[in-house]
Amino acid sequence: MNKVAIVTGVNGQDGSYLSELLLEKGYTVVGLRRRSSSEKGLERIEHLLNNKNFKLVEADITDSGCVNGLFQEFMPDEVYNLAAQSHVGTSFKQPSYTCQVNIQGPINFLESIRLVSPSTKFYQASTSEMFGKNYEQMGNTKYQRETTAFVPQSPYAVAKLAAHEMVRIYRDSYGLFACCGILFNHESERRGENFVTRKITKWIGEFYHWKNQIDSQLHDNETDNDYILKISSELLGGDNRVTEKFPKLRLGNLNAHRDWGHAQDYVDAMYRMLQQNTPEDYVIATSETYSVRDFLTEAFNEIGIKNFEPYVVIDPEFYRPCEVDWLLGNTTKARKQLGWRPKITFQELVQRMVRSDIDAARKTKLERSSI
Ligand code: NAP
Ligand code: G4F
Repeated sequence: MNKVAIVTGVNGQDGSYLSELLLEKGYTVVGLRRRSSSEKGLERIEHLLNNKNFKLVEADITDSGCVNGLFQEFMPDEVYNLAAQSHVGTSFKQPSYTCQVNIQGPINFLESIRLVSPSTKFYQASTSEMFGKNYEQMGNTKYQRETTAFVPQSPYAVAKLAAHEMVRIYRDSYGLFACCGILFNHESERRGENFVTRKITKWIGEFYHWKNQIDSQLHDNETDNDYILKISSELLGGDNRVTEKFPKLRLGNLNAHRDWGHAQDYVDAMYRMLQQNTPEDYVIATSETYSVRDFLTEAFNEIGIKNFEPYVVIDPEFYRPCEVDWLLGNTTKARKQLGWRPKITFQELVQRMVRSDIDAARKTKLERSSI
């Protein structure tokens, strides 16, 4: 008999990669997706829909009756709770909603496991955002580990911390196999478009084709000087727009540091946590940190641009009321106990994201031109 795993947030970035991994390992995956008025939003899991071991089920994690029903129907061996209002910036604008999904959701699962299926193992998607402003320091290295105190800086982080503590309480009080992955930022070609990395690479993908078009309109007999004049009037014309046709990239704080890994590596850590003999929480990270500015530099380098500044506008709209300045995870525990380590480097991550968005923009352009 296949093991059965419920994956919430299955059509999100992590849900899609985790489902692939579990299917490869021979699981039956019950993927939960909340109701939507359109079929859009299944792009990340389209390739799984015909897999006989994959079942897509409509469910909202804030509905306790609905969650309870899932246990009666599927009696899962493992539950991975990835569903969340996952955008930190949005959580300042929608704090109550964020709490409802990010706290009530995991409580519904913990209660159902306690009452209906106490042998089910539970994974909760905790986050490095819970550390907020806090870090430890050894020599010049500032880092966070499992025992670093949490000082959350956003409604999102507060809600995730409440869920994190709830998991601990259910584990200690009722002996459930429930654990949390304290995951640092992880990105991919499937990252949501309003997170900073994907926002940057998507812009670059579209810009790349626009720039090529401008380049192709230049005449062979133009001198280098003509070229520079032409491209700068096309690209940099106007105060805050590249041209009327191609807006500049608008971003907020470029100085925040994040420990960025690839989501494919991180879902493997989630799986490993539920295969242990005892439930424990783990920090999962690359142990390298880069600023948003570093990410921009690396991403623009991919298309041969050394200085991104002429193409970017700093827009206060994207600043947060409270910021997390420094994240760098110490993964000694995960490396030792889970045998986990990341395989994809920061440079590979950026390269994969930029190349994928260049391809995606090419396809969109071709589709448009064939209409
Ligand atoms: P994501 O792409 O935003 O996916 C979140 C998923 O949750 C989406 O599929 C969303 O559905 C679903 N969802 C939201 N509210 C729901 C509800 N009420 N009922 C059912 N489903 C609901 O996020 P991700 O990057 O894959 O992250 C996965 C989890 O890890 C999240 O809990 C996130 O907070 C946490 N986390 C992420 C990172 C990171 O860097 N990626 C780091 C630490 C922790 P829709 O598509 O309908 O919106
Ligand atoms: O990409 P971000 O929105 O990710 P953030 O806030 O670090 O949160 C992500 O990672 C967490 C783990 O630490 C997850 F728990 C959470 O679910 C999510 O996946 O922002 C990264 C940094 C921030 O400092 C932000 O202020 O980029 C800065 N930033 C600058 N300009 C921007 C922008 N962020 C966004 N989203 N959009 C901008 O235009």
